Amino acid sequence: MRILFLTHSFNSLSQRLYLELMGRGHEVSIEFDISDAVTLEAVAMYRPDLIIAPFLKRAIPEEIWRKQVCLIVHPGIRGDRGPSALDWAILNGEQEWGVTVLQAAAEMDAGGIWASANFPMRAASKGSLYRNEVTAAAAAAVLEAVEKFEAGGFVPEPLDSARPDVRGQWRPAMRQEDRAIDWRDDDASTVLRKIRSADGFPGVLDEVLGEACYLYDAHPETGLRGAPGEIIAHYNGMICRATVDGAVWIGHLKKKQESEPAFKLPAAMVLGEKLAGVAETEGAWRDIRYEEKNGVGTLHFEFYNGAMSTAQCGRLLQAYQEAIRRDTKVIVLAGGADFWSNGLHLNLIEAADSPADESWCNINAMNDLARAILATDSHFIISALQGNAGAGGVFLALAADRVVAREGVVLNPHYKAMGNLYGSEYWTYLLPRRVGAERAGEITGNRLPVRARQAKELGLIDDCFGSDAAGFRCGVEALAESLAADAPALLAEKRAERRRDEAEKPLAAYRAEELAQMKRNFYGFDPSYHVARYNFVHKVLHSRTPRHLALHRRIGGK
Ligand code: THG
Repeated sequence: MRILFLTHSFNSLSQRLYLELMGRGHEVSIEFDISDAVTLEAVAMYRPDLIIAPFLKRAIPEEIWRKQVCLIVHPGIRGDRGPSALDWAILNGEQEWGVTVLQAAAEMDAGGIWASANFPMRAASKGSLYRNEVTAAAAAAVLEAVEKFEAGGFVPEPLDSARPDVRGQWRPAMRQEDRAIDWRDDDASTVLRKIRSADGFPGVLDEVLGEACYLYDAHPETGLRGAPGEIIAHYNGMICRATVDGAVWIGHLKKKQESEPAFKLPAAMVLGEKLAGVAETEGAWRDIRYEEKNGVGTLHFEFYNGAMSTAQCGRLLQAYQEAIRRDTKVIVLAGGADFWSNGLHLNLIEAADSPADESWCNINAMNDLARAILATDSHFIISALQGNAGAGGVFLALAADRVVAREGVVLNPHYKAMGNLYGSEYWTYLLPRRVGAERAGEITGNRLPVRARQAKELGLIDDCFGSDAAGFRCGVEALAESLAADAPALLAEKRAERRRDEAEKPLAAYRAEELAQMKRNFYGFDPSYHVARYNFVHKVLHSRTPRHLALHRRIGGK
């Protein structure tokens, strides 16, 4: 079938649905929600069999849904309606939540139900639930609905709140008052729920050391204590704030200000001098964590949004070097639960006095990390992608000896979308080595996401398994332990291969060539990278759909 996506943006959920549908032989074209006129034009140009709205905030015009079926992906259980579905589910402490695929009608989210899928809730941020549970449930429910549509004759179930399996209800857009924190009264779990219900967007508005800002990236603290509301510590850019019964760490803040536009930054950076009197103390929550079991070392790095700053790369490199001094044979690079890595920390670069200089430092820090992984001959290294990876994050993963991903992971192995960035992280060595020169050009050139199974077929990664996080972790553990048993032979082979490759062309040469290109991106006459980064960091609304996504707008259909 020809399926048109009407969506606010090509976010992780729409990427996953796009790949699932394309993988089943459908053709999917995409139009961003620019205006009703543009939407109508897209429908007229593409003449789709079916319209799907994976992530749409505004109403589909009546002229469209009257004439043909439009399926809305709603991140709520059957009967739930409104623009803040997940926010309410988190704030209200729902134990079970779900995704409903419903037909667009005049009344928002009140059309007939085509499919739904539920999941148990997890103590996590809205963004994390969205990228994991919601995305998996949406994929299942959308595929079910599409099959029903294709088969024909299906009559969607009219919304009937009297039915016992329709527990949901209309809920309005959540306001800041609904989740405002009362530090003299709220316990740590309440504070966490409130912040998580608004994380990634819009954040909970609060006041920190006299500064009005939105809070993000909250984690429990088990040891540190203080007067409720007091900032009692800072560490690695995060701040720790006491509650009535304990404390929470807050990693990121966004200043509320009308004048210059603000974006999320590490909390300590936003507060600056105001933190002068606050103790630097390490607490229970840390972004980089090492654990060891049955002769396998695992390095977790849970960086907000998968962005890796110069400092974070440095700390991860240090943790890595400590890990490979241990008496183990296999290291698993586990990344974080939501992202493995998305490469450069664009927000910090945007905030720097010289974004070009900070870009340069950051890419070199990424490269130092990649080089350390590539140069390791004492250990066999596994990149285990529990979550998505993009740009430099994908190529950093390829520096390992074995790359595996959870089924459902979406990779964006390209840099070009960020203002024609050339990229580094030794990708000119790592990518052709895995997929050949021709495919390497296609993968980096077409700027499209690939899902784990497809990445395996392309040779980009070695394997994918595990339908959920727990299943994947089990699989990785078994793989790591079996590789540890074969370590001597594997390491001998690895050393020989690295020697051969180094003799043919030194790693330093790949790096120098890539960085020469990057220097042009950062310091050259063409400002495309700086413009694209500004638009990304400031979430500038799209003014049109990129042509590689909008098939219907390609001249000659190409
Ligand atoms: N029918 C039609 N179009 C749709 C939907 C539909 N488009 C997508 C939409 N469902 C997704 N669901 C909602 C439900 C409610 C609101 C928005 C999307 C809503 N919006 C407020 C408004 O427009 O005033 C603003 C909310 C806010 O402040 O964030 O209430 O079923 N045809």
